Amino acid sequence: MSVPNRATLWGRVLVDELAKGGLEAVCIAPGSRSTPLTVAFAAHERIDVYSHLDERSAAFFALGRARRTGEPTALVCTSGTAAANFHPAVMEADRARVPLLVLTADRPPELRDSGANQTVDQVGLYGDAVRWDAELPEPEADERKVRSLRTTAARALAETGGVSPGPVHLNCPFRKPLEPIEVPGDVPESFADTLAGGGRDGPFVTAADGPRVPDDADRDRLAAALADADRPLLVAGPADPTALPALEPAAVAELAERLDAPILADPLSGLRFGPHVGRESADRESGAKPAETRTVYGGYDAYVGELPPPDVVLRIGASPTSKPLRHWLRDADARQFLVDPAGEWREATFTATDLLAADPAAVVDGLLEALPDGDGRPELDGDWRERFEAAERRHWAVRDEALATDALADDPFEGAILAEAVANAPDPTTVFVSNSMPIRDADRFARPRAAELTVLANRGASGIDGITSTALGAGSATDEPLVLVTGDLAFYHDSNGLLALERCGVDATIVLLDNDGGGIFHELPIEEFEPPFTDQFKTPHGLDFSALEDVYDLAFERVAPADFSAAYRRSLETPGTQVLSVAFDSEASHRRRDALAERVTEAVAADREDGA
Ligand SMILES: Cc1ncc(C[n+]2csc(CCOP(=O)(O)OP(=O)(O)O)c2C)c(N)n1
Ligand SMILES: [Mg+2]
Repeated sequence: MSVPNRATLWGRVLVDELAKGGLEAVCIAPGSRSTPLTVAFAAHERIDVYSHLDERSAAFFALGRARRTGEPTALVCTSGTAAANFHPAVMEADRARVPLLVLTADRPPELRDSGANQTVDQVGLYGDAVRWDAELPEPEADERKVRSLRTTAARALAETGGVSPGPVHLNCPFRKPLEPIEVPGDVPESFADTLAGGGRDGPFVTAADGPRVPDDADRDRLAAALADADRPLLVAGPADPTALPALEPAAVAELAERLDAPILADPLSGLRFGPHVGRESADRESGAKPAETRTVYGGYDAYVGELPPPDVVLRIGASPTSKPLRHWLRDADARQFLVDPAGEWREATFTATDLLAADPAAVVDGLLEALPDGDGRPELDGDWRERFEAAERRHWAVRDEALATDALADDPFEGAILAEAVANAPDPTTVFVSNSMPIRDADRFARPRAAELTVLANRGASGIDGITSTALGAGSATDEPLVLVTGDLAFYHDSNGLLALERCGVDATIVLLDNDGGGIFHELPIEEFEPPFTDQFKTPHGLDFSALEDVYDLAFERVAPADFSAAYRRSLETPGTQVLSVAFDSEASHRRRDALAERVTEAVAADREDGA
């Protein structure tokens, strides 16, 4: 196949190499300078192309897709400010370890700093938010340069993965003509072979960067500490997207059983939901012996402060969402093993005593080998795990009462919606939860379930700027139902992202918790300072989101809190996208959260007195 010109050659070789390296999807925003990349991606048979109009939304969509799959998604944009609009998602991908490959088109080097149109300094644009960045050589039909291009493409993909996945940036300068226009003599016929793969089957370079396995001494040190513990505890924080597929929840549950240790599972840990959780709670409360493990706990935010501290803690994942949990661990004076595949120190209370740079899945497997099965274990301190079991039961009983329809009609609160959205999500479902109160309410009120729920959020940099797009990107990667629970400011911020519903063929149930502003600020001392609290922090806007129905491919419905359950089920059975907008008074919701937490705390404290 002849190649019309060098820019086209570059685009084709780069895309060919990325496809051979396993790239499956790209998000492209329109522009001229990126033409050689766009034309090559659009023509490639094995890469799914998602077209976006807004680069900020495009990047978050790519982030969401990569987060859901654990595989890199590529991004393409033209030169200039388009590239800067990728930056928020690149930051999130960095902090949350999501593999992203960012391809920014650029003018040739001599036009930089020359007053040329739409030309900014794009080299190193994302600073240290990227795992690696490079500028491609200028296109030329030269054998060595083409080998360099293939090697760079292979390396860029490899650098998005490994022990610390994240974003990689390739800046790609192109000269005109950018379109596949015939330029006689530009690319000799002999380059057909180069295009076919440079004479190699598969990727030009195969890079291997397998999981880190702890050595025997480290494993035995950890196993001995856990085996000798009186009050052992497993804490699972938000999981890295590429770690999720590797970690076997059943293996973690088995480890917890052997140690008789509770697992405190963040909603984003990949461990709060799934078949390993065992029977649903109704069976638990009947007192019947469960068929499977009972070790996964999710209500701890309300009660950990009332329980004795652990003495040995095994921590996997990022820092947990729950502040009471983080503080309880901080004050525990325990031996805390932090297991991190990248060997990073992700623990901002600075109380970890041991950092183990190893893959959590490998550590769990190693511990299962090293620790005896069941009977060999010495007696634990009193009724350590039973105390968690009882506190957990208290928590959900109080919550269930608050969720009863009458109670909701009298005293609605936002947490009830999160509880419902998770409790009644079909098995399986991908649930994306916005920052601010939705993730905190998911942490407190989303009960562990045996269903396969993949609960995701943007907790790397915790922005509210790309929530809808990230959710829809995650939805694009799965046939499961997609549920997004979002606050109104986050929904407003990324309303451009709604265009992906139609352009990218994604359906969702979008639960909009509309408390007319940033409800979270009521939790902060600034609430007392009026002004500027309302105008500058809470920022009520009075926006009527129903107007979005006329712009985007969705149905908008206002739902009373007490009717949410029925509307939610209906939406999940209806094709297309429905926005279920539930109005709340954020102040009243906070009072309700506080009152519920107080009731759980009091009940657990009373149990402690009784048991003492
Ligand atoms: C891009 C970005 N800007 C600002 C913030 C600060 N911030 C955190 S929560 C929040 C309010 C969010 O409001 P909403 O989405 O309605 O959720 P609610 O607080 O009402 O639960 C703001 C402005 C942020 N996290 N990210
Ligand atoms: Mg709000």
